[in-house]
Amino acid sequence: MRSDQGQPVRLSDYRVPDYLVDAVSLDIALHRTATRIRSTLRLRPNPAGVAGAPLHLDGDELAATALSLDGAPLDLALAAPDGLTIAAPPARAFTLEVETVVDPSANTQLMGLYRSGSAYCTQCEAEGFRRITYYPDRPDVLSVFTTRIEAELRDAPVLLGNGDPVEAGPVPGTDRHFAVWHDPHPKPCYLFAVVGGRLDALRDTFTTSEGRRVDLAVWVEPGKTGQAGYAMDALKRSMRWDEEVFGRAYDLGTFNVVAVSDFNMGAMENKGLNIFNDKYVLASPELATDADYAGIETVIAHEYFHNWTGNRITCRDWFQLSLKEGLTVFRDHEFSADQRSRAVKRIADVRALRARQFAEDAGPLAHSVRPDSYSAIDNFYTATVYEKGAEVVGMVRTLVGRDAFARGLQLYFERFDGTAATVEDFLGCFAEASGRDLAQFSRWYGQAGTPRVTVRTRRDAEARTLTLDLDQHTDPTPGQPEKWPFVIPISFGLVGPDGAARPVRTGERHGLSDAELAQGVIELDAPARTVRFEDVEPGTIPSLLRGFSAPVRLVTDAAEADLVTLMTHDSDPFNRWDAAQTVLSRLILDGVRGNAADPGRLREAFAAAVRTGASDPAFAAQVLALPGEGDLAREIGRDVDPDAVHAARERVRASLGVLLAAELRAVVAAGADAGPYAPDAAGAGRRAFRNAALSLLAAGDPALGAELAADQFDRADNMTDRFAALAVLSLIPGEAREGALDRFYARYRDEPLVVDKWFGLQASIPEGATVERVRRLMGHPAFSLAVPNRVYALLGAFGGNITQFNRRDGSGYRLVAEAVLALDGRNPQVAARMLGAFRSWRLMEPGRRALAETALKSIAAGPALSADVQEMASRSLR
Ligand code: B3K
Ligand code: ZN
Repeated sequence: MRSDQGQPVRLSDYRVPDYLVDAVSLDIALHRTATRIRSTLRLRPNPAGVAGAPLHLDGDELAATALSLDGAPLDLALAAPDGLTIAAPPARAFTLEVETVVDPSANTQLMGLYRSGSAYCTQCEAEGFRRITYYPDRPDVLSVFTTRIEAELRDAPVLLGNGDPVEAGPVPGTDRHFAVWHDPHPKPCYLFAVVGGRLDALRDTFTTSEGRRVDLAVWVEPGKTGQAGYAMDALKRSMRWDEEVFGRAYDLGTFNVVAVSDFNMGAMENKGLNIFNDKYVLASPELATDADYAGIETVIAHEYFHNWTGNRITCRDWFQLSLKEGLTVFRDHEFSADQRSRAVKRIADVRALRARQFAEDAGPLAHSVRPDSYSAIDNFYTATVYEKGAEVVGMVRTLVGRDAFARGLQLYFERFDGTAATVEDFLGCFAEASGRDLAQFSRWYGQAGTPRVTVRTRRDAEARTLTLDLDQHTDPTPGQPEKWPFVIPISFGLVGPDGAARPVRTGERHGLSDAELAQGVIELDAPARTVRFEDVEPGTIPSLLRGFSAPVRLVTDAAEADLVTLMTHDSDPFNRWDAAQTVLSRLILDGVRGNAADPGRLREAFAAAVRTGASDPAFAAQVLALPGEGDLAREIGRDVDPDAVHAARERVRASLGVLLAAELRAVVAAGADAGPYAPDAAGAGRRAFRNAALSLLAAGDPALGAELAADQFDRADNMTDRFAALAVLSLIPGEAREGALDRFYARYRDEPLVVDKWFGLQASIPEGATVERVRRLMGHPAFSLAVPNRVYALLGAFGGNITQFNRRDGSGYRLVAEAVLALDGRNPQVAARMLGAFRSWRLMEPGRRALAETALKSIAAGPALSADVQEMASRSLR
């Protein structure tokens, strides 16, 4: 029986806690099936709370085996599975001692204390601590934790906790040993962690700008420290960068990162003891791709950056989740931009935002960056809270300017250190630092949906004026039928007809304020606005939303020729890329409408883009990657036939492959890098460009593509090139493909993270046989519904396979619906996440829509659903 069938929680119901916990002392005796936890809580009434209120401690599938208050035993029956209530606790400080026993081996939800491989580990965010012991499990209760961990030496020679090690040694007269850890920084229990097991460490040290020596370790399964070097390197770079860019130094003498193979998400920022999905730690050139390396760098940085944005300053309640997540994503984006190419990083981030967040915002799961109610908070660790949340922080910077942004952030760090803060607290710092009212801006946190900004361009050659009529509109989203206008910062510039930048001169009457002119930003804060540039050369082209300055959909009336000028000449690299995407998107959508899409007229523009690959291959690779099928479907907006979208996109890919064949062949023929593989940005850019060229070439000439890809597959000395070749082969049906897939599996069968790539690739094949293939693979010995990485690799990838998930016969929907129900009893979080595949079902044509609805209803009608799946199913059906 599950205890998570709660009523929705509402932001408006927030009340301060009635009791505070000044100190927590935990004594954990690890055992595979019966781990005993003794918790000693130093409690006191909160002066700001309700005097004399009952004390309620949260629990989830718990039972108490001992319970006392100030040393006097209490009735064990006070402790129910889902909570412990003491009706009339003392009106002064008191000590509560609780003993619980949990079975880590039976914990299939992977929340609380569980076993992964040869280790014990924990996951407490959001509400997992209550599966370990009774506690006020809410982020605004901060306490100092001391943890004693004990285990059989053979079973768990390594024992790790939060903070710094205090003491360790054998337990005399037994085969057990212990370690005591103390974390001096008050924290909510969601940041608690312990790890025990057989693990090897890659060790290093770091000296902070404050002169503190920090012992660093990355813990991995025995024998795998050779794959931990890149994570360690990324960690040290992150630590230095946070000091240099944000003035944030590390605050303990120890920082441990532990990689485990069973983990519901990417990683977790537990204080001083980050626990990671091993996918974001382990890498070697033979087993990991450039994208994997970049992912490790990002996630290591993200979790490390949480030490200040999340841990030192945490969230008052879970509605404020984006306060830590949006800000920390903003910080990790900045970090990666500084480590790699800023423009390419921005393009990649926007691609991901459009694919994931815009999709969420355009469907039944739309919710605001700060939601106002939830049933299962784990359903709100979304692209909206994370990625759109990061965009909102970026807009604050654009609007107040870099200096005021830096001052506001320092103010936030100083003022709210050691507290549980809110979005209002955060915005208040920037309002104060800049003197700007951010009240209207704060709608970005409360209103869901992607605003559509429409631009109408009027040119008067004789008067030498260029007039832009801008308007914004946001479609209704569930629960929000009407939207108020947002403050939308539109970074802009002017480009002459010859492609040269045309400075926007101050002193001209544009209808822009001095601040807007100085920043190069039009602030669209009303439903509509007109801006007129004077004394502009006829044919001047506006370049709008530079750097993607706001998370909006820009609908431009720019002529194709103007877009081609922008894609070739704009000084803003993001807009060069985006202009190319718009051109391609129009071409493909034209094809969907049944017009013969002939990109012949674009040959020269794209050939020029290929030539830029000589100097900036990573950027050129992005230009050669067409808009995704999901993005195209959203452009169409309704009654989508995904097969038609796919076919039209493939036709354009094939035509470009043919048109650019000579150029692309030259890129591919330039061959592999001389010298050993290195995962740096420059090398990754060259490989991305070559592989993008190979992919496009193969679209135009499958026979040639198959031959080149097969050759690259056999000869590659790194996973990036081998897997890219396999991906090209995977799109060309036949013996060559099946043979390569078999050889790939045979070669990497002992490497689960590589087998995941193999699962994912097959689930992504846009062919009718894929549903059957996925069903077959679910029975493969390497697959298991118990391991989140396997599920995400196979079923997650299938959910993103637009043509096959949305099959006309409904078999794709049924497959995922069955999997959701099969998963739910074991791991509700993973099941609920798989249900996200249905987020765009309402975009489809009526036949598919009906089948998707039936599948969703079959989930909603499932027996004994978890709160997670129940909530996702009912929201999806809205
Ligand atoms: N804060 C964790 C996410 C926890 C998810 C709980 N369902 C990882 C991160 O965002 O850094
Ligand atoms: Zn995070």
